[in-house]
This record gives sequence, structure tokens and C-alpha cells, in this order.
Amino acid sequence: MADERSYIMIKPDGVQRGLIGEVIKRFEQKGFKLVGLRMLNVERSLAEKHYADLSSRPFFGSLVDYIVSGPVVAMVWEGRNVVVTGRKIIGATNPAASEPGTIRGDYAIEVGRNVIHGSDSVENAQKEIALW
Ligand code: YYY
Ligand code: MG
Repeated sequence: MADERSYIMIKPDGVQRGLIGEVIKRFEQKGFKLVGLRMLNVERSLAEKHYADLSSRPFFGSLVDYIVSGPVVAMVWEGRNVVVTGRKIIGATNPAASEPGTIRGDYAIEVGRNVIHGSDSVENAQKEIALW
């Protein structure tokens, strides 16, 4: 579907490190269309909802602390297969395993500071876009 959408978010470390332009450039160059963008400070309750599936994991508290630690850039990107392709552009969750050439592979070394979020399925993308 040409109008598939993904929720992409530059996390606080990415904003602090000046990577907003770099992230946008990579998605634009690939051919995706930016259809929404907002910079915001995240309420704790919103971060907890966004990561609700991970609430039983030991790192949940520090994950939420990190997301609320500074402004994020919340975006909606549109285009053919943007969910799966967006995940490829972003790279593996743990930067130790992310390939060079991916955003996490090029800009991160720690799983707890991995620069960017991208929806992992079309269904979750719809939920996340509605949430944010
Ligand atoms: O979708 P993605 O961000 O690649 O990974 P998730 O498994 O959804 O985890 C969300 C978020 O949680 C991840 O980007 C970093 C953090 N996290 C962590 O701090 N430690 C882990 N062992 C796994 C995930
Ligand atoms: Mg995820």
C-alpha cells in the first residue's frame, strides 16, 4: 500500500546530539514522505503507554526515564513498505548488533541510548500514530 504509515520518533539523545536533520535526510532520501512532525516533551504516562508491552521488563523504568529526559521529535512517515523499510534504515535494537549504514549502527553504542524509535508492524504503527 502506497499510503502505509509508520511512527518514527527521534529519542532525547538523538535530539541532544543534533541528529534530527540526519534522520530526516535518510528517510527523505529513501523516498518516504514526511506527513507529520512535532517536537514535544513527553509525559511519563504517554511514555508508559507507548512502551506498555515492555512494562514487565527489568529495564522498563529506565526506558521511561530516558524517554522523558528531554524533547523528542515525533514523526509520521508515509510510503510503500515504510514500516519494514523504516526498521531497516534504523537498524537492530541493540547498537552492538546494528549494521554500519543504519542509523543505530552509525550513531549509537548502547541499547538504552539508541537514538530512534520505529514502529515494528503496520498494526502497531496505527496504534502509535493514534497515541502520539
Ligand atoms: O523496537 P525497538 O526499539 O528496536 O526495540 P523494542 O524491543 O521494542 O524495545 C524498545 C526499547 O527498549 C529499545 O529501543 C531500547 C530499550 N531496550 C533496552 O533498553 N534494553 C533491552 N534489553 C531491550 C530494549
Ligand atoms: Mg519496538
